Amino acid sequence: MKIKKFVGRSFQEAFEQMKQELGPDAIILHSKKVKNSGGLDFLSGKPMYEITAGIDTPPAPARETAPLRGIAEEMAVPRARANGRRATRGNGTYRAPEPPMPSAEPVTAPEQAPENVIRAWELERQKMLSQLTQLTEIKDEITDIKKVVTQVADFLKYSRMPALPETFKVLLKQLVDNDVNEDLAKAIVQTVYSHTNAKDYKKADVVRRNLLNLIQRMVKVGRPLEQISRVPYVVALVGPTGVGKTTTIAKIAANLKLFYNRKVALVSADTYRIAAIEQLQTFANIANIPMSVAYSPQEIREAVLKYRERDIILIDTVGRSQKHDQHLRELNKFVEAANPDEVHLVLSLTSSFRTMLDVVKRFQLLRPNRLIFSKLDEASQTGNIINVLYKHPLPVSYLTTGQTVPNDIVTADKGLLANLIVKGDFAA
Ligand SMILES: Nc1nc2c(ncn2[C@@H]2O[C@H](COP(=O)(O)OP(=O)(O)OP(=O)(O)O)[C@@H](O)[C@H]2O)c(=O)[nH]1
Ligand SMILES: [Mg+2]
Repeated sequence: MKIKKFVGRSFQEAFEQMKQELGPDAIILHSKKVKNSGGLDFLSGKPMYEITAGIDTPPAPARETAPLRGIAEEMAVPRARANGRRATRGNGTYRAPEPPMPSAEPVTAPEQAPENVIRAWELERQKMLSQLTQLTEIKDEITDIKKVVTQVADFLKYSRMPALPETFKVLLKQLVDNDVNEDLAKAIVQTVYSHTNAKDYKKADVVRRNLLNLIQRMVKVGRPLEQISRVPYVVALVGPTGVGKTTTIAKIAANLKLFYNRKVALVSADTYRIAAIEQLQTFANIANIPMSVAYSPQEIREAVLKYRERDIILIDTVGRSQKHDQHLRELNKFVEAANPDEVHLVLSLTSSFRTMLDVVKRFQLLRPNRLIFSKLDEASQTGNIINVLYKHPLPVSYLTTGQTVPNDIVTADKGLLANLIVKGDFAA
């Protein structure tokens, strides 16, 4: 048997070469995709297809009884039989062989198979090889198509703003990637564009600074509690379950006491869970901060009165689902009784935008006048901050960044918020 390799840009091309050189009787022994090793097509970086094919040459008589080794020999044996010689083994009954899977593994040829079956078997094998190669080609094409579709989608997304220079489009994409609502992001970038000098359009740093400045003007921050001199100043934290209210109260209290030497008192109005009281009490004992538990609105009033000599009274409340109106109304009675100066609504940045909006809407009942964004460390994107603030422009008081008391809290600052919204992290 004469064996030869053919390489083409497609399976078809290699196959044609094979037919031309070895003729119609040639059989494919193996085919595979190979790396492009140069040549005319090297610029495309596309793979090449290699076919190893064979054609019968008149066999030597010894071949008939030789052990079957490589695939070329296997294919040669039935052909030899077809050339008029009889098989020496087998009982004369013939079972049609399963068409082999195309692979480089040696395949045993059927014993005593008639010529037409052998041919059919070879044809089947060739067909499968060709199908396999075509499937690989299709898979590659699908990958390419996916890439192009993404590019087209990106293009369409921003094509309604064809006038925007590239520097602005880059920022627009960054905002959208950080989950800033697309329409809002476009409006922001358009505004930056209209406020940027034409000579600066291509200066990425200038455009970015203008964007950060605009966002800083869009957000509000609360006056840090340590700077408030009116005493006692009463602050309540409210929000859905598990967003970090109690942990945040402990962080605020510890920071006010340790770093600003303020006289703090704690009131736990979370009588729903015994563990919640213990949680805050343990902290209060360690930090040596006075704490009271209020089981009714009346007891909250009394607690606030009791601590009237302290600078800041922090009230922890029970976590309530925004979907449960009755629970929210009960909670409101506690909060109203404390007559707080500030009500901070805690929103977890791990929730979806729609959930956050729903929470802010339902918690309006408690008249929050500050927002705390918690669990920044767990959020993959932070664009929801501006999405929420755009709809509910409340001052932000704190951001929390982990479970550790007292470290994992940051007092809100406009520059920091702008960086978070644009880039997803604090760094300038
Ligand atoms: N990763 C992370 N976890 C936090 C953060 N703040 C609080 N947690 C964790 O969130 C969980 C709930 O915290 P809590 O402070 O008990 O939340 P809560 O809002 O008081 O919960 P309820 O009183 O049950 O409504 C705890 O495991 C905290 O350690 C934060 O900023 N980042
Ligand atoms: Mg709690």
